[in-house]
Amino acid sequence: MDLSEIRKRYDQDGFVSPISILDEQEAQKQRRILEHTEADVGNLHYKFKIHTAMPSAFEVATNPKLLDAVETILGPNILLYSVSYIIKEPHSASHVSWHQDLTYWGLSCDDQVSAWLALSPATMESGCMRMIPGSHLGGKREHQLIEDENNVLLNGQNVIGVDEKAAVYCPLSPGEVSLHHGWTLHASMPNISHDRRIGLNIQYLAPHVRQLKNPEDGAILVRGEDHYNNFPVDMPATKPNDPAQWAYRQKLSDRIQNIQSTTI
Ligand SMILES: O=C(O)CCC(=O)C(=O)O
Repeated sequence: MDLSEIRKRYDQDGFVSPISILDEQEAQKQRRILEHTEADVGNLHYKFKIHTAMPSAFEVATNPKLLDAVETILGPNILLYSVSYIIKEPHSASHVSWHQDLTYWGLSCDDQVSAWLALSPATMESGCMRMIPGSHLGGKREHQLIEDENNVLLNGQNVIGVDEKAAVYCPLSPGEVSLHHGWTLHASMPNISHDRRIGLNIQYLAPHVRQLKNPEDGAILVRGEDHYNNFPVDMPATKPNDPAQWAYRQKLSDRIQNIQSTTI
């Protein structure tokens, strides 16, 4: 897909998928690094700001092809906000309810884009993402907080009454990515396949965006220039398995978890 097509589809639908970023070997290598790291430090599902502890995650988030696609949407200046693996184990009930990301991130405006890069097959069976085309154009929808231990989302937030018939599945092969807007309604079903469903979720911002909930929340300039300095600078991981970097990530993650645990 060329860059103008990416922009056209994103504007029209609020998401675009699939875009090829890593080849099969690179995706396999990324999965291997993740799983070796898990063997050392434990499960890495939904750990925010993982790029400040794992150089491999920072490398994917700064992949030039991926940044080219993000640039067509955000423009030439790009901040990297957070990166986390979202993992559904084989035959697990883990799912994601219909929601819009921007309802709880505390950001001043919607010049933001999320990438979701597959490191294992994301299929209908394994619980790939589902999106409602055009839903980004309607702005914020009311969310209800529903307790559900199988919901991946921190607050179990749910938009009720989504027209499921309109949902489009976004299957991805390892190394492919989807991009979605922060007002796009999206969700995903449990993983009933025999493999883990592993996604790397990467969030980018334009530098004029402000964090309204906590001024200490940081980001990293990954392309272009930042004339606003609205975000303190997070430090990317420079070496694997460094306890000091893991401790640093935990501090940043606690902060972002606090931010995202309340809606505004
Ligand atoms: O991984 C999933 O199934 C959902 C991810 C999601 O909600 C997101 O990337 O915003």
